[in-house]
Amino acid sequence: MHSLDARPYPWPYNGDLRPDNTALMVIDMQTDFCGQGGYVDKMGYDLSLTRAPISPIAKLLKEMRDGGYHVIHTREGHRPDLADLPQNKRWRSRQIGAGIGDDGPCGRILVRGEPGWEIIDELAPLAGEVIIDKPGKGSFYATDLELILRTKGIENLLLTGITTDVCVHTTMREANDRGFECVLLEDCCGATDRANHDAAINMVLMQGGVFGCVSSSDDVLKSLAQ
Ligand code: C5J
Repeated sequence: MHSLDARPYPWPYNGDLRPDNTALMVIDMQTDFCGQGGYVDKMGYDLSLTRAPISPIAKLLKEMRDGGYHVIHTREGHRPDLADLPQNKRWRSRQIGAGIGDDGPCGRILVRGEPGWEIIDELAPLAGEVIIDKPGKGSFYATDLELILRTKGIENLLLTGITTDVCVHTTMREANDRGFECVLLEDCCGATDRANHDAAINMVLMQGGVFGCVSSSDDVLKSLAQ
């Protein structure tokens, strides 16, 4: 795969797309964000929106693993003693009936080690794949992601996961500012609101690709097959 059909330009910008310099990132595909009884469910959002990317990501994971690409997973969550949970984040979550750190049907909400915090079985990481545990929305804040990417020589990031407008977008912005070349795969992401998903996609396309590009799992699979 040398480049990928993408908007607003064939991705990556320099045509240098190789398994050793490219990673598939799977962001926060945890029960808390797409499973029954998890954080997003407790807030009352439509789970079908955050579950929609599961099957396209699963297909892509298989092909990219077979192709020898790097795979990186992330998990949003907090220490059991909540020492890394900002008070305002906790307060806001309680206003909407899904208090982070409080007990829920899948254990303590967004707490590391609890059932709801685990990555869903369908997209379980394989041994040896990098998992980034993050306390915030972005995958770079308070993590060793940048160090790992630079050490492994990774320059290109294919972004998938949930939610499009929050953790995926924040990660894309953080990565773009650090010079990583990003593409967001639109069918492999989902938001708690369809219009927010669409708006998040549109934001990437502005200014000639202000944060990178948008493409789809089909386009990646086509490129891999060539
Ligand atoms: C949110 C996330 N939406 N993974 N987290 O709180 O997007």
